[in-house]
Amino acid sequence: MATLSPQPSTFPRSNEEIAARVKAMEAILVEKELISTDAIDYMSSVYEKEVGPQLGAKIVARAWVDPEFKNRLLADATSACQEMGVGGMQGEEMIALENTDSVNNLVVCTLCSCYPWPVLGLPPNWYKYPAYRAKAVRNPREVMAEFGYFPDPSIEIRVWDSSAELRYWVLPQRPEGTEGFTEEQLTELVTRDSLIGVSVPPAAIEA
Ligand SMILES: [Co+2]
Repeated sequence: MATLSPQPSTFPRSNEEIAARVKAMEAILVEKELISTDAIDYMSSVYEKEVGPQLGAKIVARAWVDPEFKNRLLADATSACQEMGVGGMQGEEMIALENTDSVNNLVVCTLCSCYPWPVLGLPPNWYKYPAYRAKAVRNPREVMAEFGYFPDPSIEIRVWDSSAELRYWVLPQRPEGTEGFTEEQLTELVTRDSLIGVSVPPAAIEA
């Protein structure tokens, strides 16, 4: 994957620097008794090990095999996800955007990095970069090209700006040639990037 560049000089340049800042913030929060170290340890382990795009992938695969679930998902993503035990912080109000033959959706947060945590986990670093946030709006096709995806010029690209109140994610199209796939096999095709909309499931690119 090509990198989105350049990074502004104000952005922390190394993982060590980010880690140091996080440590400093954690120390202040604990000292002010706003949060306990146990709670922080618990949260980071949950988001490192349990919550991630594999949950979004499960939901997409279910929508691909179950049209009624798909209808419920498009009507109210938050409650459809809850049916599958997926929900929680930073996902109180979610909207799933359906990709079709004529429309591709792309998700961004132009203000900061709002992201549907329950279905995608924590956002990748590039999602937070000003370069992505600006370019996604100005030239979404160029962003997609950086991820190796070149939608047909006839496809309309719709860009959706997430906020703290409303978090979007993309329901990609089921790739062609997957008619005989089980739900579990389908799950493996769904990538994080296809849920953000910068790309589509790999098989669809090859089709
Ligand atoms: Co935001």
